[in-house]
Amino acid sequence: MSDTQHIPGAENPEKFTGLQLGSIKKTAAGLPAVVEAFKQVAGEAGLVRGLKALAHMNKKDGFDCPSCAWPDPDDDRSPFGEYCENGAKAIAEEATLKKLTADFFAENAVQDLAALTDYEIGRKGRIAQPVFLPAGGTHYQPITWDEAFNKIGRALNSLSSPDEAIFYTSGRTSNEAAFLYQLFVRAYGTNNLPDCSNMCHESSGVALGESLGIGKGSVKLEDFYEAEVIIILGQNPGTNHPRMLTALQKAKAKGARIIAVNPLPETGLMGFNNPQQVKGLLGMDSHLTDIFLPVKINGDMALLKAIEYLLWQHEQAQPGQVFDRPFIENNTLDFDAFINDLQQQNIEQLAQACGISIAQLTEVATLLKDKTRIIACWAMGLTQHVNAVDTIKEVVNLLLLKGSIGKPGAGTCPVRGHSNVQGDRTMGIYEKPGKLFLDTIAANFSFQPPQHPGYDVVEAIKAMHGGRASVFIAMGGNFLSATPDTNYTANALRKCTLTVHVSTKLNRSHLVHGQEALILPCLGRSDKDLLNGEEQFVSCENSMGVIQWSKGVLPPVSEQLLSEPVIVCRLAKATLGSRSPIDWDKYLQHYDHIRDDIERTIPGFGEYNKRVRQPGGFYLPNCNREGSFNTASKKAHFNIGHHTPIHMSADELLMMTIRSHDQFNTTIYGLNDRYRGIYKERRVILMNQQDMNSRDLKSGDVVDIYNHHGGVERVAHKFIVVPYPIPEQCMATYFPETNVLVPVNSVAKKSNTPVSKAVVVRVKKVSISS
Ligand SMILES: Nc1nc2c(c(=O)[nH]1)N[C@H]1C(S)=C(S)[C@@H](COP(=O)(O)OP(=O)(O)OC[C@H]3O[C@@H](n4cnc5c(=O)[nH]c(N)nc54)[C@H](O)[C@@H]3O)O[C@H]1N2
Ligand SMILES: Nc1nc2c(c(=O)[nH]1)N[C@H]1C(S)=C(S)[C@@H](COP(=O)(O)OP(=O)(O)OC[C@H]3O[C@@H](n4cnc5c(=O)[nH]c(N)nc54)[C@H](O)[C@@H]3O)O[C@H]1N2
Ligand SMILES: [Mo]
Repeated sequence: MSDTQHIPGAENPEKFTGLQLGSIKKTAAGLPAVVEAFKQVAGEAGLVRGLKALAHMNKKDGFDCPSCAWPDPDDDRSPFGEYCENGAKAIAEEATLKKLTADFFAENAVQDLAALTDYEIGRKGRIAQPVFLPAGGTHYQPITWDEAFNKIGRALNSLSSPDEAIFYTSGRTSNEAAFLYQLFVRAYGTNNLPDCSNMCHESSGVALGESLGIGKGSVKLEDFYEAEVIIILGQNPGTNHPRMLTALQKAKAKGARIIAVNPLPETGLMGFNNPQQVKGLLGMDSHLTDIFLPVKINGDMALLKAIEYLLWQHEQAQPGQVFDRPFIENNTLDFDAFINDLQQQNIEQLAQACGISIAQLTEVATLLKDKTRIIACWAMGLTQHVNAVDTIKEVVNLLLLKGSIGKPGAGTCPVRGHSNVQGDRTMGIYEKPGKLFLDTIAANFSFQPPQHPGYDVVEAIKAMHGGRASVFIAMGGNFLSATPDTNYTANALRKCTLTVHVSTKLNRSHLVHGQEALILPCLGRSDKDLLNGEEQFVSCENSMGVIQWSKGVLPPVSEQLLSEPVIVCRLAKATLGSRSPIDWDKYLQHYDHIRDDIERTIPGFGEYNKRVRQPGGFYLPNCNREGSFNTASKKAHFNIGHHTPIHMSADELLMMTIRSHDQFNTTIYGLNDRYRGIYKERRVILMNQQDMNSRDLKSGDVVDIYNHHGGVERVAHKFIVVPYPIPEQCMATYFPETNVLVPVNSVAKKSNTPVSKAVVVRVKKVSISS
């Protein structure tokens, strides 16, 4: 099969769904959000089941919202429930009563299901029993759990090296399941543990680790309420972390000023009606952003440099008044080299490169110069670029100049995506484990784990494509649709002898498969988990390092679902058999035994079983928060980075692939992007009016989008042009429809994260016969 063969369905549309354009909303949330939330939940799960789920979400005795990783307040949680519109949609998706049994799979050929869009596939329902696709088969068919595990065990044991198997993890997996999974994979003999983090905040982890000695953010939620300035770069919290707006609103009421750096005027950044407050329900909004900087895509490095340059000028005029000299002296390295380099910068060029006027940059510098408590938040707008690691280090540079790390109201805040993506990494889901971690595994479990690094996501795709790996196992997620270069990745998966997915819902990765394929249905966050007649709970780590328990409350849609920890134990037993150094049966008795072993293996989990049962859980240690830096030098490092322009010809555009308001990654809840005023259609391309004019395009025209990275032609067909306030030569489309265009070989330096926010493309008008 050639790499240019199109994946049927979302990537090769046969029809449009009826685009309607409205105005860009001025404020996020409020009553429409509440109405939308209830509509979704009641529609999928029924009113009683839906309300029960909502009532227990993010409560201290309930379950962790399966949507984003934004933390819950340590105190005063809302009596109505601590959720948002998009958390409610995530629950509607999981708590749905629609289920896929053997009949469904008998009636629907894989090929026919693959021709549906992601939205249509997701609507089908929860997978209700394990199913198997034999070699050459056209339909998935029922299989028992024992047969399924034995089949995988046999496939894994027949490989000539354990490194020929790949074990992917998505970020919903609990600490307990993640810990067992990595233990199994290492006992089997490989570090091939790619995860969604490789495509997400890997750049943040690398940058923070190298600059500050810990790959996690330093702030707590309370810090927001003591901050003087909060800078939000490359993040759309109104859609992706809606509960963050509540924190911003409160911060603002306490006097914080907010600066937003984003190519788009994202609604949530501009204004907010808090649906948990009567005032908000009545539509009395909080204005959030004080200074909005509509940066060009990937202009952040130049923008940060420009602000630092202007601050340095203030510092020269008032020595010691602008930079925190004692902090810099005591805690940092390479300040002089950094300043020497900064002096060489040219402010006009920097302003030009980021697309922000010197007047606006000066306004920012004037605001920042007297402030000492600054928080910087960021997400995918910074991490998914070639120079992402250096840009995030530049954010750190700015904070270091101001002494804004390791004190109340200040610090780093990479806002995580999946609800337990941070916890999975803490548990050892990592393809490049440290020596200390491996030594502890060896000592605690009496086996020698593999020492050589495994494949990350991009390397895993290439290994499958090149025949160096042939069994692919995924603990959650939607590998095919989430990864870059969809056609290339599809062929990589097709070359496997076996692909296995532990999943809650049907998705495209089940339909573009290896020679043989298995879908293993598991419990979700909201499902009640009974083991030997006793209710179990799991635990998760949020974006600010708090470990909390999560206990599902809903009766599972089918008796044939197993929990992720149970699936891992049974898979490990079937694969490792008598050669297993680990007593898996112990974990199958009670999850407390898993937590006991986490406690003896991973630092910071002392008295895990006791402390996780305390209401609100506990904080993991964080050196930055405590004012120290765990680098080799024990100092924070200034980094010298430079703006590196992306060379484009006049007819090229820089494309960012972003999330609509109606999706969770590859799960499409609906076809609207309410805040951006786009309805009933996802195949849109948001373009600057000037760029449309110069290409003779008008609103509603249809284009094909091309990328030619590395001499390979990639094309995404049929996108409707929508004029939008976005800087010139920049444009936006939705992920995952345009992942076909993201080159597998275009990755961030050091973090190897696919560059999904800066894809160089051309558009070509196509005529559509009606
Ligand atoms: N409802 C919902 N919640 C989610 C998710 C979801 O899909 N739906 N996904 C979860 C996950 S896994 C993650 S990682 C997070 C993602 O959360 P976000 O990072 O907010 O998600 P994106 O839609 O990728 O948005 C990136 C933002 O960066 C801006 N941007 C793009 N390029 C640049 C740039 O070069 N510079 C700057 N300054 N800005 C830029 C875009 O305009 C957009 O506002 O959300 C999590 N929460
Ligand atoms: N172009 C482009 N590509 C991107 C991004 C982008 O911004 N642009 N963002 C990247 C980012 S930030 C991320 S995090 C990745 C996301 O990559 P993934 O995490 O792989 O993708 P998701 O869409 O979150 O996975 C959804 C699937 O997870 C399964 N699932 C849901 N809940 C559970 C559960 O509790 N247990 C199990 N076992 N399965 C479950 C369901 O079957 C569902 O279909 O995508 C990346 N890809
Ligand atoms: Mo993510």
